[in-house]
Amino acid sequence: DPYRNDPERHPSLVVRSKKPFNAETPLALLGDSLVTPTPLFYVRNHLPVPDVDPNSYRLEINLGNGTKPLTLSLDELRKKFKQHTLTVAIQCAGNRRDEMNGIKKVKGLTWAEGAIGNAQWTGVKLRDVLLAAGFKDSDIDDAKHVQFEGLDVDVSKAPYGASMSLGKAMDAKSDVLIAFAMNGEDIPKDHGYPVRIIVPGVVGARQVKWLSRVVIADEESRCHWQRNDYKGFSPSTDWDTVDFTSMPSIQDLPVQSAICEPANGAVLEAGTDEFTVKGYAWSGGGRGIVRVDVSPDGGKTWQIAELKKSEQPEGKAWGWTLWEATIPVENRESVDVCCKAIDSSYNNQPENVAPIWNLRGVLSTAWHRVKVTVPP
Ligand code: MTE
Ligand code: MO
Repeated sequence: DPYRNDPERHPSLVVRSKKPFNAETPLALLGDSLVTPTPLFYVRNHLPVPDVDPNSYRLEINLGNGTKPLTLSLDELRKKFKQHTLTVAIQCAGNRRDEMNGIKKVKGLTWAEGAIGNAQWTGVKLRDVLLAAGFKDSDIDDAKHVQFEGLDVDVSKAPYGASMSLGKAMDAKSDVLIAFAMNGEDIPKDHGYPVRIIVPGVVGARQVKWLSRVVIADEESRCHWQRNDYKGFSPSTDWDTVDFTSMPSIQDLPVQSAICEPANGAVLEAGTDEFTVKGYAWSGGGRGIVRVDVSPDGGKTWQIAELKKSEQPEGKAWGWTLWEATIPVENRESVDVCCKAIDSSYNNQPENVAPIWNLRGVLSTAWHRVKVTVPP
């Protein structure tokens, strides 16, 4: 069984597939803490979890210019570079995919609203490590890419991989981390032990776990999940007409929010005159959440939610925002709650999912809606 090395998992996770293991955080728990507890953090594995010996582990840094690659042990990685701890949310491109199935069936794992989490990641800057490997700022070429390779491999021994632009990785202000700790402890097996890349503000698929190699190259990673998946298409594109080369790989994600509590379909106590709605909001590219609007009547009237987030400079708002609002019942028997978040570029979420439907069910960011019943 190639999955024999997979670790034990928390029983509260909502399992979407066992081999490979994919599971999301129960929605009711997701809105409870600004930092998602590690054992409850969603897991998205495409392949079996590799068993990595921390003593023999080496990270290879290859500048792709014929020079000898730099190899670093876990100890060297920890000791030779300045360490940074950053709060960064990770979201799978397929978070909330299930809502797209309501329009027309999409291809991909079923995810509700729990394929997202917020954690504190500790590591060293990719930029610092590339500089130590001999890379010079004068060699920055925006047409080039930094490829990341994992230690998890498919049946043909091809590893999971992804890439990002070299310019972004080498930007003097870049926060891309080679991370070895999650919420103050070793990164657990499911989340990339001993080392993963953290590209803040970017889709989950690029956050390569069990990182083995970093390679500068003229082209994007050749990995299936970089080139032939995790791209957004028109609602009119179907599996007969789709051309994966026609769209760029998803990197920065669009603005997102969801209601964590109450659950859709919840029945409140008879006579309740107000109740609390809680949720999360986040946007890609370091754009902070500046406002969350909540409606008690499906979007006719709105109120402004109270926000809770970590202190982060604008443009580097990598962590998510939790929010809360008190909704008056006003004799309604059924309350149609919905929410939408606004990021610092005043990006907004679409009202409905139909116009953003796509065959892979990615980038599902319509207003999130829950129906709550209040018996008279
Ligand atoms: N890295 C490797 N090596 N293998 C993977 O299957 N899955 C990616 C990314 N990094 C993956 C990977 C995807 S699609 C997501 S959404 C995130 O990891 C999920 O990270 P998590 O499991 O720590 O939540
Ligand atoms: Mo993902």
